[in-house]
Amino acid sequence: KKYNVAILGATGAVGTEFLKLIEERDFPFAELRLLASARSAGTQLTVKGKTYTVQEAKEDSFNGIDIALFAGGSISKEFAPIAVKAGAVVIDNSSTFRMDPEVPLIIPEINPQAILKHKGIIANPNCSTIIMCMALKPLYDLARIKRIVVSTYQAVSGAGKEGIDELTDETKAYAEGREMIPHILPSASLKKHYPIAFNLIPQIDVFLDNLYSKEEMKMVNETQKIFDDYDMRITATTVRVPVYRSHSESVNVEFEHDLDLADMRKALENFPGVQVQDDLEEQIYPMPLYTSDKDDCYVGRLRRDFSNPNTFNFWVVGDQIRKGAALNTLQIAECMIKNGWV
Ligand code: 11C
Repeated sequence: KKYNVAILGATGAVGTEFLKLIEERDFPFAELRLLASARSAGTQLTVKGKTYTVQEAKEDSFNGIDIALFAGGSISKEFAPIAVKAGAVVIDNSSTFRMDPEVPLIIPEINPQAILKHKGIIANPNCSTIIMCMALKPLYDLARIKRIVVSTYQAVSGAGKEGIDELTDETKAYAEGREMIPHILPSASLKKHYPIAFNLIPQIDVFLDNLYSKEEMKMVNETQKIFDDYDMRITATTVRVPVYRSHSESVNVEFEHDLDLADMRKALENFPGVQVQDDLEEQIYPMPLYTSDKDDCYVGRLRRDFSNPNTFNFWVVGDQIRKGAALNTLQIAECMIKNGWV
């Protein structure tokens, strides 16, 4: 069977990754409708040798569509109800619906059954959440997690195409002795911007009343929802780094009881979508330069935290545009197709 598929936000960093993955994975589409805001309408994009013109998303854009993949952003809020009303199932990358109790928040390797509770919209988690959860799940299956302390090193492509351009422009300017003039990072809507080239910015998204950033609280709240474990304590610090692609995370995890390092390693190795790169003698560990454009999340530097009982450290790196966004979304659709849920 083939499905009529619409992609909303087809021209952005996540949208273009959808198109690459649809080709790569031979996603079974009959009709493919590429949609975007008025600003990007008219752009031509090629999928499987056929050229498509991106149309402006409108009230009637989802008629006849089975699966609507939303790349994210504020446009989701307006069009998700419209697409659902037209009979499509929406898989949405924005943060709009993630914490809505009516909306399942899915990583197919972790909680596929939760998809069944959907009422038209399924949410794709935040990229840094997905990458951390992929490494946590096989370990969580060995022992309940009491507490997580995570620090992230997030690539500029998390802020979209503009983030990528900003790092390139600033790097060139710096090398040529010109002034770096940032206007996107940490976040386009903020009053102040800082260069990311040769710098680190400890702010991703806006700050909240509890002094955490929105990105940090996404990691807390979304992880608890995905694992359906609200006793799991999590604290996060999220940082933007001058890397184009792939988020890296340092994770400290305290378990309910002690674990054997060899068992943990085996569990990680056997988990679909995770690869272990951990050989200290050979200096093998995951690095964002080498994990980009790959589907899996890579785990290394696994070791016991000698400062606290039942506690371990690891380092996880994953392509946040792939597994952190477009790939996970497409895998949700593939999971529904495989199980006859769509
Ligand atoms: C970043 N994680 O790296 C963000 C981008 O909630 O889907 C994704 C925001 C989201 O800047």
